[in-house]
Amino acid sequence: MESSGGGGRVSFGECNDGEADDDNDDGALNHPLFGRVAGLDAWFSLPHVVDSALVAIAVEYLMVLEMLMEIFDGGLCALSWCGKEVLWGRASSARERWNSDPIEVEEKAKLSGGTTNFPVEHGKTYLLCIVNAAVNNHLFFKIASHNLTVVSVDASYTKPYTTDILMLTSGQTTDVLLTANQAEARYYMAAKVYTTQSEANIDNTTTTAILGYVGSNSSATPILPDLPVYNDTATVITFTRSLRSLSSEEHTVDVPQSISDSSIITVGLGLIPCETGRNCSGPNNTRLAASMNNISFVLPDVAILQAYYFGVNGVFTTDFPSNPPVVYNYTGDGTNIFQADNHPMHIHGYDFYIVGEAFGNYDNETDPSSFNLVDPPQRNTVGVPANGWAAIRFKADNPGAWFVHCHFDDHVTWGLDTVFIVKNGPSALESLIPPPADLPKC
Ligand SMILES: [Cu+2]
Repeated sequence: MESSGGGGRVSFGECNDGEADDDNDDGALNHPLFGRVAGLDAWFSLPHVVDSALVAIAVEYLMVLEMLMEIFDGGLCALSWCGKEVLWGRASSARERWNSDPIEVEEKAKLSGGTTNFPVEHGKTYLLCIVNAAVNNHLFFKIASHNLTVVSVDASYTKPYTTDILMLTSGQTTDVLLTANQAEARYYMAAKVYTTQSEANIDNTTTTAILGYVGSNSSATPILPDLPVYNDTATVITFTRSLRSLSSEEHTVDVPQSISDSSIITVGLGLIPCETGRNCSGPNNTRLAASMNNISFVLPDVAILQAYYFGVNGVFTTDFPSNPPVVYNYTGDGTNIFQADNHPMHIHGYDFYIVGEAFGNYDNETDPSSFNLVDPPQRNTVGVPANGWAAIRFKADNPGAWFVHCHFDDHVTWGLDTVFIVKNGPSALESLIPPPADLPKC
């Protein structure tokens, strides 16, 4: 596995009209995930690295295909609706998975306005698929007077965990069972921001929908849940540390017990000097940047996957440091700008096990002894605790170029990203397939 430090500039290929035909009849795009390799096909992931000039269209591919993959994987929920405004447009490519045209659904929702009502019948149990579609916020989620039993996170099964509150980082999904066992009334389901930022910097409002029992008075004011304060990290920790992989006979876990390669990667925000001729609004004419191991990702003009596959030089480097280049107190006060933040780190092409997390600096000598290598939660996005660390393990068995990034969109644009290049395995089934014929070219 190699990590890429970001892009250079070369020209490659020629532009087409950007219309990737999802309804073609040659079958090339019909469920491309399932007929070729196990897991996500690299050509259908990561548009802004695969094809930087066709971000929107390719993002749509990504969202829909990741969604399909997750739905197929055990019939659980979709993930990563954070690009929903483009997803809606492309969701039609997955029409067979929708009962209605998603554009019509959205238009209907806009017309009806107001607060969405979810009718439930007393005594029944419902599976709710909850997605944090916010691009820059972690969210608490609660339903008044009801417990929720978590059964999966990021479409990987968990041991049933009953709680009255969820926290989802940007891009995470959580499936819960809800039993309608309360008085036949109307209850708000509500979400609000969780952050370690100061209150002045955040939207501290609450968004709601209504869980309405069939037969209840539809004009009655719904009961509002008691949400925690915006910076209630203790509740977040209790929730995240209660999640465990299901680890049953049918859904086994495959936690790597030993590792062949390891990296320690800092994630964070910083300031860089303003380019000559620009006027930057940061202190002392600086501008915000984000980095992993002090490398701030620069979006390439040529897709890294294409550059890798076709051997185009000068697009990326392979010298991403496997340790922070400078040792300092990574999680101490005064070593971050503004305030420390919980960064939702996401890897394309993989689900990984979160084997440990804690506050303070990671100690490679002592902390591994506390790792859960039995039934850690398996996810595709981990909220790295503010001023803390998270340890993940995965088997690099899905070849391709995979985007690794913070799921906060502004941090993505500031450079909190890198790319894992996973080389081919020994057999054809473990090797990167050629790009599809209609891969957008710019
Ligand atoms: Cu971030």
